[in-house]
Amino acid sequence: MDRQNGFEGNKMASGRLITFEGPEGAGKSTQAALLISKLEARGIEVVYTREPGGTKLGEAIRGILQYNAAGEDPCPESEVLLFEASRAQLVRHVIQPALERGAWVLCDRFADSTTAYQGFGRGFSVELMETINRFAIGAAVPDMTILLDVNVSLGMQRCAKRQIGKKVQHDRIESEALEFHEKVRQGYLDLARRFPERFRKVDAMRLAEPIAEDVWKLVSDAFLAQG
Ligand code: Z5A
Repeated sequence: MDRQNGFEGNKMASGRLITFEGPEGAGKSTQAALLISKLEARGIEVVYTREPGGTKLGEAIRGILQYNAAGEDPCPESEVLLFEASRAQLVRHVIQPALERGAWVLCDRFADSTTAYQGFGRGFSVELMETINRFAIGAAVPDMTILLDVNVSLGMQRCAKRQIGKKVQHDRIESEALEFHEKVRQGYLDLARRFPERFRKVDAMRLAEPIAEDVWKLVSDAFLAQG
């Protein structure tokens, strides 16, 4: 296994896989959208997707995981396997084909979410989560993972503000205790320290625009500098 990356597998595709990670309310979707417009302006084909979801199977699993669409809570072990099933499908049906034709894939959460939430948050073995992740992702190894770091209370405030006036309830995982979300944040910071080649930590407790500038610099320096 490549110790710097955290995943094994040979990358054969010519596209780029960039994943956005972080606690809820970190601004992952916002930053992905801003990065997409900059990449597309340079003529790059970008595929945006999210986890859990991104395929018909994945979106059905999303409903089960977030809103108990099956009519009962998944047990913690089922929760891990459902996230991984959604991921395996997304990789084979969306991510791998896009990378093979040279597109850039921006993924809103990926395998590190399972390590952070089910490993650090729920308390499953981090090594076990990493092993199951490798099975699910195969060769779809992220070229860069942007960790948008936000403290838990600010992230939650942003989400609460978004919910004002909407009838959407908190999902099953959002409703976990503050302590759980704090463990998740610390877990992400731990991963960023362990895999410095792949992770780029960005302070997401600022306005969206300066964050987007930092994200653009990281991505363009890494992948567009020579052209
Ligand atoms: N999960 C898991 O447990 N295991 C796994 O393996 C995977 C996921 C893959 C998915 O939820 C849940 O599944 C998630 C982890 C778990 N649960 N939690 N917690 P989701 O996809 O529905 O939600 P999310 O991934 O947590 O995303 P989010 O809450 O929508 O946050 P975000 O994408 O990071 O933020 P955003 O949508 O860009 O912004 C949120 C709000 O803040 C919005 O109103 C923005 O306008 C505002 N915003 C964004 N940036 C800023 C700045 N810089 N300043 C001020 N306001 C801002």
